[in-house]
Amino acid sequence: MSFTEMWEALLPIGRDAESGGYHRFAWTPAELECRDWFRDEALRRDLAVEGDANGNLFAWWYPEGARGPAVLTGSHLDSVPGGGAYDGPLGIVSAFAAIDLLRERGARPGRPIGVAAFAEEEGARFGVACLGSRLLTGAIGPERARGLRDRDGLPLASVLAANGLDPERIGEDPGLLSRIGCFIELHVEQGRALREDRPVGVASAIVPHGRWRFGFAGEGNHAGTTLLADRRDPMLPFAEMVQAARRAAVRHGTLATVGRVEVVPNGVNAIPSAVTAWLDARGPADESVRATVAEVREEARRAAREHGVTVDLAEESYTPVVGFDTALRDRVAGVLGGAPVLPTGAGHDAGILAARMPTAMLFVRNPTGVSHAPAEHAEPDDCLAGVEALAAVLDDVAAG
Ligand code: HGY
Ligand code: MN
Ligand code: MN
Repeated sequence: MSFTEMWEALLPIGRDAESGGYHRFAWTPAELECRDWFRDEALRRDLAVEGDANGNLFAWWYPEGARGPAVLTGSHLDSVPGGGAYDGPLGIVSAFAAIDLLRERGARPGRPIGVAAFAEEEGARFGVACLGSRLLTGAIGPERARGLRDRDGLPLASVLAANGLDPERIGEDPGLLSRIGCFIELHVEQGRALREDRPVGVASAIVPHGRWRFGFAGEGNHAGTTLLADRRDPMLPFAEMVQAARRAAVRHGTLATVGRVEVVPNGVNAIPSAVTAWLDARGPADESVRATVAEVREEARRAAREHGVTVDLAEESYTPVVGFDTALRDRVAGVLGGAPVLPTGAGHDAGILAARMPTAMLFVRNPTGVSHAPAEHAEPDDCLAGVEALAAVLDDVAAG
């Protein structure tokens, strides 16, 4: 199967016909279909398919004579709600296509090469980004993970069990980690830093970023018979929190987004009893991100008091700045003939694995600069340039 054939086989899975956005949430039918696709492509290439206890998938190539820790590549199959086609899958399709290229050219890697599909990278179902790689590396404890629930209240533990995994076995996997020497993830660029003449770039760092849950609780009541003075409406401090997030981001030079809100009971003619909102905050330094969140928290508390509402705040995930391994970064950039090196504001499994091994990232130019939305795009020629780049990097790094 060529890159194009693999790409076209994946394209319709989980795609919303109206918006063109993707809904591939971990262990839902669309994502499970993507997992089946992954296994089929791996088996088509006689790669050894392995699922770990945390729901991550791996496909291993053990070239004759290859030994030592593997060079792992790959990315994730899941999406944000209404996400683009490239975020995640491009790294996996490119990985299979890069292995095809290496084989066609008679390459004899001295080390095994693996392709990973990490589970729940977007955190769109259970709320914690990079859940699969965090479990694998011990960045999140199994107890906390087992208790995570999706929007229907289903605990992760039961979803894992329903998919043949033992919730009691999730968690850090030193044995698997010891089999991996480094991780190199190819990903669509999420921004427009790559210039016209360079379709592939190399990551230098991932900026600090996290997500916080704000829970506003008031008193549900009738929209038509409750005087304003008698209301304890959580929607009002929520609205002030959203505005405060933008003001704080401007003040601290960070990015703050409220993209998800849940209203109970969510009725047109009912004053809500509860409003839950999630803040995504990112920025050039831990201090500025922390200052942004602290300011939003204070504003939310002030507004809650003003409206007789309570508010609680929980940090759901936080990733400090990730500086990719400079030796691997420079080696990759060197193989690519001095490719541009750029930071990213997006989180990735490579950022989580960086705590346990050298990791690097390749970015494939995205002419729209849009991501986490249907307009996310990479031109076919740039995708093939990405495959060539990944093959060259794997050939070099896996030489032994
Ligand atoms: O949210 C992120 O930055 C990544 O796409 N998970
Ligand atoms: Mn993403
Ligand atoms: Mn991604």
